[in-house]
Amino acid sequence: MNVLLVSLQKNFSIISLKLLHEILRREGFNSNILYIQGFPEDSKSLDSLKGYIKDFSPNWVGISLTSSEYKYAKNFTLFLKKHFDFPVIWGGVEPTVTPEHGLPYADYVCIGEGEKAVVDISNAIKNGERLETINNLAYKDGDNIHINPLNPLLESMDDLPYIPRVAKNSFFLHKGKVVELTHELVRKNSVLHASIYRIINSRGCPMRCTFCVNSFYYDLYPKYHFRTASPEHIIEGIVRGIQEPLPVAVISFLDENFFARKKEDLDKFFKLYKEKVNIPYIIYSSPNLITDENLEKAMDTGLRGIQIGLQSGSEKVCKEIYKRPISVKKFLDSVERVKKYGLIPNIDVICDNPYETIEDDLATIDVLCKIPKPYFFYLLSLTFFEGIPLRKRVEKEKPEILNDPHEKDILITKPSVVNKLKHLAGIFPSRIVLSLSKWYRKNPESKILKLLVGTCFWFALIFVQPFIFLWILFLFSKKSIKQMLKYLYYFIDFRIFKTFNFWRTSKDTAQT
Ligand code: B12
Ligand code: SF4
Repeated sequence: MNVLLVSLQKNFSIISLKLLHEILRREGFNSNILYIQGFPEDSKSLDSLKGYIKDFSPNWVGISLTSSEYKYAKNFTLFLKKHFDFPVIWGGVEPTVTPEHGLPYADYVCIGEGEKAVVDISNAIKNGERLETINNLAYKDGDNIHINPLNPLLESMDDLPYIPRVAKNSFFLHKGKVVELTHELVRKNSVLHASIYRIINSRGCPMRCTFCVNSFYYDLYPKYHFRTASPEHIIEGIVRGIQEPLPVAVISFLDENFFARKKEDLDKFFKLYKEKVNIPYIIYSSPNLITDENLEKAMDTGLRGIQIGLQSGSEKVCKEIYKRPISVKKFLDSVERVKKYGLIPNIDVICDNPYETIEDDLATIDVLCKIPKPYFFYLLSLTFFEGIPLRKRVEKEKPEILNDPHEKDILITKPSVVNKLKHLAGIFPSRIVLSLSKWYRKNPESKILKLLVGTCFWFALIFVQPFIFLWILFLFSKKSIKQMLKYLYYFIDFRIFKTFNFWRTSKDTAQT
């Protein structure tokens, strides 16, 4: 029984597919992963893909996708259907939130968690049974879409297999040819020489922000809740991961809210991490969980930075539009605390929200100016992903402003004066930015102001931002020049301009 799992993402970090691949292998199925990175148009690549798939001759093909890969998944599925005759099954967040988008192309889509489904699908195909009774699958039944019941949520995350950084039996469409994926190829084709080791060991987040898929999962699964692997299981995975022949400058914990774990689990984790790993790491946390208690314990274990959502400096927007019950004071306190412990905050800000007034935007600039520099920040363009409560609200209240998440790049913000001021707030002297924003409040249409902000923006981007970056790297290196030079080696990589938003970004930001 051969299963082909396909990633169309522009990176090798696709944790879901690697996990499903390991589960299938553990159950005795012959699973291969194929990284295509988009969908190629050239005949050399298409011929190589055709040849590889013909040789492997899969009994079914699974494609994992978020909204960004929808177009590629559609074209790849049409290609498969033209040349082969096996079931094609889509899974991941895109088909989970909108199975109806996938079903004109895929034979089935998997909704929600797929660990049990992939094994059931493989067994059913092996035994010549139909797939229509398999939980989590949706399929077309005439003109209707039939959605099967969902398996219960996975509770024991310790039962999941170890997810390697580069899985066995992985293949890569590289320069028009499908080749076996090696660690060396991953290193050469990843941003920062693949030195960011990404892992995730929990599911869910206690918050339910209206722009985030978590809110959707709370509706999909009536008892949706936060789940995590045990500290022992997490550490065992990392210890194996760092033995793989790839550099590790930093471990990035992609858990949506790292500190949402129980106190005992955090204590154990910090202890084991320090003993057995002791490599710099970064995490995500909502401001309300950034407490002195947590930071004190984490501080000497290697924690270097925390990604924190501000989203908007307007409390009204945070509470009423995003349903984030976190005051500006709370946010600023948490950032101050992060700085107090010598850590680097990485602030997420949502831009281009049509519900925000000029005053709301200026409030965001104000808050960003209050954060002591240096800090990282991401300006994200509000994207109305399918399934999120905010999209439903916009559909009712302002349908004309809906954007298409299949096309939109979340990292490309509008080149407006307020967005430039938000960017400047993170890298330019606050006093100057606040004067400019005061001017903007008085006369938002001023052409001279627009020119001045534009000039400052480009000047800061070219001449100031690189120094801010070096300053951050110095702090990240715990003020050791030797360590900093070591990190700098990884950072000599022009894709970094996209990664850290130095420049206007493109779809390639998915390489992060
Ligand atoms: C880790 C993560 C990343 C990582 C790795 C991404 C990856 N695909 O592995 C990185 C940092 C690279 C990343 C980047 C981005 N991300 Co991200 N990311 C996440 C996060 C926090 C967790 C995903 C994860 O690995 N979960 C653990 C795995 C095991 O679960 P899973 O992915 O849900 O997969 C399960 C099922 O879906 C199913 N399944 C999945 N694939 C398949 C395939 C088959 C065949 C089957 C049967 C089943 C199946 O089984 C799996 C196991 O149960 C999610 C939030 C979330 N809660 O999902 C956001 C999320 C996926 N990201 C999001 C976004 C927007 C992005 C970016 C565009 C943003 C940016 N900052 O640039 C980029 C681009 C991503 C890309 N497509 O290339 C959005 C996507 C929204 C959407 N509708 O598309 C999410 C949902 C966050 C949100 N805003 O709500 N991200
Ligand atoms: S805190 Fe972050 S992960 Fe949690 S619901 Fe809000 S946006 Fe999503």
